[in-house]
Order: sequence, then C-alpha cells, then structure tokens
Amino acid sequence: MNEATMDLKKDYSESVTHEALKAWVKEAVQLCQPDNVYWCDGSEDEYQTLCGMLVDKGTFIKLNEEKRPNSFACFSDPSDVARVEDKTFICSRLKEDAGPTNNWMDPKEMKSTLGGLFKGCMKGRTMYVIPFCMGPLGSDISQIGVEISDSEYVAVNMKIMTRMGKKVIDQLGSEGDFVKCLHTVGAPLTPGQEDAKWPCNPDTKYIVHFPEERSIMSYGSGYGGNALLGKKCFALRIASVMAKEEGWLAEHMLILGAKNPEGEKTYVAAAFPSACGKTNFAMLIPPKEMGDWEITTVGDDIAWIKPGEDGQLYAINPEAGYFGVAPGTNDKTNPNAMKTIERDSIFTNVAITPDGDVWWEGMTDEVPDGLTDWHGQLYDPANDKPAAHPNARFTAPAGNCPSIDEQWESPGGVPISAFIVGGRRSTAVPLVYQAVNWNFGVYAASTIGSEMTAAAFGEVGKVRRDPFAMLPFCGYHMADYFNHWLQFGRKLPNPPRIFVVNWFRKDENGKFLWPGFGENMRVLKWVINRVHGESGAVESPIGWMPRYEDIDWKGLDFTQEEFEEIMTIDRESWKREVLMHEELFERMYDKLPKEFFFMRELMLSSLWRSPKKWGLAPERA
Ligand code: TSX
Ligand code: MN
Repeated sequence: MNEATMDLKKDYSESVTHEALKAWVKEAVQLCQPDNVYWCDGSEDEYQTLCGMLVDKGTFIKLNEEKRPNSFACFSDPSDVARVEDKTFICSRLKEDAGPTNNWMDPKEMKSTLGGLFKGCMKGRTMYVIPFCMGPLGSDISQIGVEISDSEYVAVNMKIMTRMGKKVIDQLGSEGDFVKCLHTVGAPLTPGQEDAKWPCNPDTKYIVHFPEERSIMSYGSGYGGNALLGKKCFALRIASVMAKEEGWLAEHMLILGAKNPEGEKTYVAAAFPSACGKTNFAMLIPPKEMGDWEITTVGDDIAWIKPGEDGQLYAINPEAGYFGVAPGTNDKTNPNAMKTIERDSIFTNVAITPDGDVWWEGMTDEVPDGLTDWHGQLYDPANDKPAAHPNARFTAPAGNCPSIDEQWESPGGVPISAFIVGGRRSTAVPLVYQAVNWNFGVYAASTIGSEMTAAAFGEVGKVRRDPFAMLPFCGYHMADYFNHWLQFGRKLPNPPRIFVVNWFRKDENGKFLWPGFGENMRVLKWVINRVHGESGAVESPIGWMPRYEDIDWKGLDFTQEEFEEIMTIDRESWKREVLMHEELFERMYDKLPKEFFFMRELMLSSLWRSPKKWGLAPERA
C-alpha cells in the first residue's frame, strides 16, 4: 500500500446492509484480485486525497492555483483517446434485440471471454466501489448505479459527473435496484512494477452491455465514455432499454430553458450528432438587441423524460457535470463554458502553458509560447499536429455554469414543450422547419445526419445518418426505438412539437450562410413562439416554415434574400434526400414502423407537386 492510499480513511463498508451489493462486490474481488478495496464516500476530502494520489503517480498535473483553482490536467495514453465503437457490444440474449447497428455477441460467450480477461486484472491496484445516482437524489426519474473500478481517474471524474458516494448507499437501502458497472483499465501490476501514468490495455478493449440483467462490463480503457460508465453506457444504452420497457425516454439530448422578456419560461430538449456544438447551444447567450431573453442550462448531453400525471413531459439531466470537448471552446463560441471551467475542473489531453494553465486549438488566435502538448512534449507550432488532442475534454461541475437553470436539480424535472433535432448539412436542409405532427417529427429525427468533416471518420462530405443522434447509444434495435417513439406519442394528449434545424448550410462558395452561435436565439424564439401559437409560418413541402417577417432580426443584418437562400427547398435535392433515407431504412427493414413507408411516400408526393425551388416569396419560386 503506498502512502497516499493510506490517506484514504477507513471506509464505511461494514455499515452497508445491501446483501446483493455486498455479494456482487465480493464476487468482483474474487475475480479481479485487487490489493485493496475502498468504498468511496463522495466527500470533498476524499476527492482531494484521490487527486493528490494521481499527482503523486504523475497522472495529474496540478494547475496554477491562481489561474485555474482546484484544477488538474492529464494526458492519456495515445491509444486511449476516444470511445471505441467497434469494441462496444450489446449482449442481449437474442441478436435481433440488439439490431443491425449494434455489435452483438451471445452473453454467455462474452462472459466467458470477459471472465478470462477480468481474472486478476486488478492485481497491484486498489478496487474502488463507487456508488452513484444518475439524476437528483430521491427523484423518481433518477436511477442508481455502482461502478467498481481500479482507476482513481474514474473515481474523481465520477465525483464531478454524478451524485456520488455514501448518500447513494443510504438511498439504496438494503433492497434497492442498481445497475452493476464493472470497470478495469486492464493493466495488472506485478509486485514492484512501476505503474504507467495512464494505465490501460493498448491491445484489448471491450465495452459490454447486458441489457436484460442491467449490467455493464468495461475492459482496457480509462477514457471518457469507455470508463465513466454512468454516462453513455448506463444513462443511454442501458437506460434506453429500461425506458422502452417502462414507457419513458432516455435521450442523447441537451435541455435548455428560454425565458422571454415577460418572464415566461419554456423548456426544450434538443438532439444533435457529435461536432454540432450541443454544449454551445445548451449555454447560448442571446443577442442583447433581442431584449430580455435569457437561456438557462439544465443539461448539455443526456435527458431522461417521463410523462407526468398531467400528460405533460418532464425531463431531468441525469448528470451532474459536463464532459465537454475543449478544442473550439472560447469566449466567443461559449463564454458560459469558459466560466464553468475556470475552476474545479479536470482537463484531459489539452496542452499546458508554461505558467501552469491550459490551452487548446481555438481557445485564442495566438498559440502561446512554450506549450507542453498532449503527448507531454514541448510543442513546436511549426509541426502540423495540434497541441491539444481534437477530442481533448474538460470535466466540470454543472453547478459552476453561470447559466445553470434554477430547476436543474428539481426532482420532478422540467416540462418539455418542444423537441429540436439537427445535423451538420451544407446543402438541402433549411435553417429551420417544424414537422407537421409528431409522426413526421419522429421520421425527421430518425433521418437526421451529419456531413463528415475532416475530424470524423469516413468520406468527407458524405452524409452519415445518425437517427436522434442515438445510433452509437441505443441499447436495442434501432427500428424498435423508432416504434417506441411513435407509440410514446400516441399516449400523449398534446405532444411537444418537433423542429428540425441546420446551422451549417453553405453557399456555393462554401461559406456558412448562417452566423450561428448566439444568433441561433432568433430561430429558438420562433420555435418557442410557435409552441405558444404566437408566431407565423407557412406550409412547405417538408413542414411549417417561418417567413422572413416571422423572425426577430433586431441587431442582425440578415437580408430577405439571404434568408430565402438559407430556407430554399430544392425539389430535386430533396427528392434525392428522401430517396437516400431508403439506405438507412433497408438495414432495419424487418422492424421498421409501417408509418415510415407511408410518410416517405407522402413526402415524395408533396415534393412532386412543389416548384423546382420552393421559396418563401412566391415570385421567386
Ligand atoms: O456550436 C456551434 N453552433 C451552435 C452554437 C450555439 N458551432 C460550432 C460547431 C463545432 C462544434 C457552429 N459553427 C455553429 C453553431 O451555431 N455554426 C457554425 C458555423 C460557423 C462558423 C463560424 C462562423 C459562422 C458560422 N463565423 C465566423 O467564424 C466569423
Ligand atoms: Mn454526447
């Protein structure tokens, strides 16, 4: 036992009354054979001790206390920088329950593979028992999990990202349900062997979900969604299965509140695939010229949504922190995020300045001198490679965010009035439209996609479909998921309206047509006023659209001509678009909702009778 481990006070394990939990921990100890076991209490003291241990090991670098109080940075192993989708499995009993878009293996076979890998995997390490609650403690929308991990990095990140510790054990009592999350970095130590700064298994990684038994096993990675099992693994993949069975929604959505100048608050939930600026949208600052509008943040990544007694939908953010992409974040793109990470934060794979602060591409125009890059080397800007890894992250407490919503921890959740979905599309998709009804909205959300940028894999410019931004995160058959959304809507007396947005349309010279960022408030205002029946729209071949005069342009020079360009529906490209949906659907043909075929036909029929270019001014059509 090293010195720092001894700093961890004796834990409370002897007072735990949950027999099933104790039995599972015992089983894990026998399998993983750690040197020590420690139950995390979630205290501030414990957090500081664990961070101190990480500093002693050389994993964490304490940042300059004046510039970045109570914050740390670390560099991962270069083989361990992102989620590993090809190593992510949904091990349902039946393959057809996982569907064609998930990797599947028979659970028995997978358990035998993992059994071999996990045997003795924590030798030389401490096993941390990390009880956590996804959502406000005591909310009946919340769920409890326990992560067993041999990573201090996981323990301290879970402290920020979830409600973690002894209070969760108390809530669980002796009978409560919990999701079993077993994690190892997959790097046992022989006696006397020096530990790596970022232990992981460079050769073997497995992120495995057993939906029927509500359990997760993760091997070989210490990074983000691979290792912080409350987030993507539990709050999306396992929770989506629970949600389908129990009649609620577990979604890859941000939640924001918008307060109008009269003080009336409207909450919306929004789904965007990666690299669309979800966190930026969740923390948007409206242009001053629009008057006293205020945006408040409930969550930036995940929403759990349940129908209330009154037939309305109520959403909680199951998380307690942000695990956001750092590169591109700056005082213009997201001032609220910059303030959130001023203190109490953990930075992974960013660059470090000579005075002990952090830096990444897109933080400032000038590259500071003397940077340490994410490989831990002195950075040479002449080198083409970035100083921070493109997927570098900050972990920061939600409560630090200046725009945090006053209701963000309300156990009952916040009422959702609209859903917004969007992708990154340089052509075809207009700035905004409203689906004509719930079913068409579900169809639109099921067909959203993003054009590949240089940062993503695949062919640049090709549309990658990412239904509801859930393709990597749905714990069951994607077509069953569409059916769940349709069925869910049938039970709602007055379902939220569904809107599609696209901030990324370009002109023929490749220039963005829309200024984006804070100016997105103009689109959001139209959306919110639509929900309240207060803003105008016209019917287009694909849905309801604002006319120029339906949008608040105060303080922005955006002409009617520019607006019409960004709203144009080009008949031929939309016919192509709708025909391309076939590509996505044929993969899941066996379970695709019958409604989807009819909606596709109806859209083609509307396009058939529409002018070559559907514009908002009739004379331009
Ligand atoms: O986050 C973005 N949002 C949503 C903000 C609330 N980004 C960044 C995406 C990468 C994560 C955007 N990028 C947005 C946007 O609305 N729009 C764009 C495209 C764009 C980029 C730069 C400019 C305009 C549009 N203009 C200048 O740089 C001056
Ligand atoms: Mn996400």
